[in-house]
Amino acid sequence: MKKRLLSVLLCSAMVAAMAVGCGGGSSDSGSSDEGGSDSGSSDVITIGFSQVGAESDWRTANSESMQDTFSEENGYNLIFDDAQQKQENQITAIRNFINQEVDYILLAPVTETGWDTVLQEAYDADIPVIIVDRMVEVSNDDLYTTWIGTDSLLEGRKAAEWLNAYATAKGWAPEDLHIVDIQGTIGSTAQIGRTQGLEEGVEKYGWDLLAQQTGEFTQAKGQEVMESLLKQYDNINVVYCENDNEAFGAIDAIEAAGKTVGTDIEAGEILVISFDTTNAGLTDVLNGKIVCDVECNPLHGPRAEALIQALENGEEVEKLNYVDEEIFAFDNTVESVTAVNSLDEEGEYAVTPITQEIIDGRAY
Ligand code: GZL
Repeated sequence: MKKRLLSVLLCSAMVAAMAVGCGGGSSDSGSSDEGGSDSGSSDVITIGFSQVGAESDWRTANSESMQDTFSEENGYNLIFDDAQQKQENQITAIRNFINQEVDYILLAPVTETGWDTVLQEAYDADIPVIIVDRMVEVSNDDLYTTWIGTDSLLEGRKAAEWLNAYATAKGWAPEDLHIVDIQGTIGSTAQIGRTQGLEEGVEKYGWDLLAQQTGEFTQAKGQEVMESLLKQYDNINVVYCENDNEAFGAIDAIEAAGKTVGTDIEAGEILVISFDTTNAGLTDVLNGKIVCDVECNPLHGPRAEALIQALENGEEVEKLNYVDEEIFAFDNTVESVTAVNSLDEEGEYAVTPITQEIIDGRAY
């Protein structure tokens, strides 16, 4: 706020003296300045957004939500930086945002740790930082103003409770479930939470967890990891994919190996469980290729904007802002699950049998 006012005064002085307007923030290689050219005018809010990358359908939907929200027409100058899933690129981008004296820094952190130094620099520059999607682990929570995202631990627990309820309904013994976990980017909040949810289920119900390996949230890596696991184990009957794109790759690998994904392990089929509920993911649920897909909503643009507008109005905002999410399955064998969220609150969560109508009506 202070910086914008100062830049307006400077611009006005420049205009008066030189009849020249003030330019917008310079964009760096890897960044794109998506807003108006005049980031110094009094009512344009300049946002520096460091995005993880473009690794998945979820991430694409998240980026589109942010770009659609922080548009020039809506009064924003968005400097968007794609870090290609590298923390060092995010740290460089944040430093560039600081140098450009943006009004807000939005960070979608690739992993939870390693942010203290650069967030201290933003804090010292008096630039509010909003964490989006995954969480950061910092020595002082004052280094970020607020966080908006999903409860990945609850997501994992929902998936594990669905698997237990489904197997129980089918009369399958827990020790007959031979599970591989294709994990997300190691150290990311989504991986940490979803992995923990599964591991708690293994401990609680006695499932056989054969292997865990990162698929880096990508389809290519998911396929590569599944191919390798199929060579190591001949009894896999549940594949727990920590996002839809890994599931797409795993399904390709399973089918290429002459095996079948489906809903009945007694028929020799392999159950695939996933997260994100993207359009393609839910289409696979409808086709019986994914048995259960736990929602992780990427549409954080409007939510982040509401936080910024509240801050602009001098209002207090919650430190943690969790979004509500659903569970979708191929049928109604399991009608609901009980699970505990990251705030240690137990809840009952309905399971929605997927239909084409539901898919057609969703925003991503
Ligand atoms: C979830 C998000 C994860 C998605 C993946 O909060 O961080 O990253 O589940 C994405 O699809 O790559």
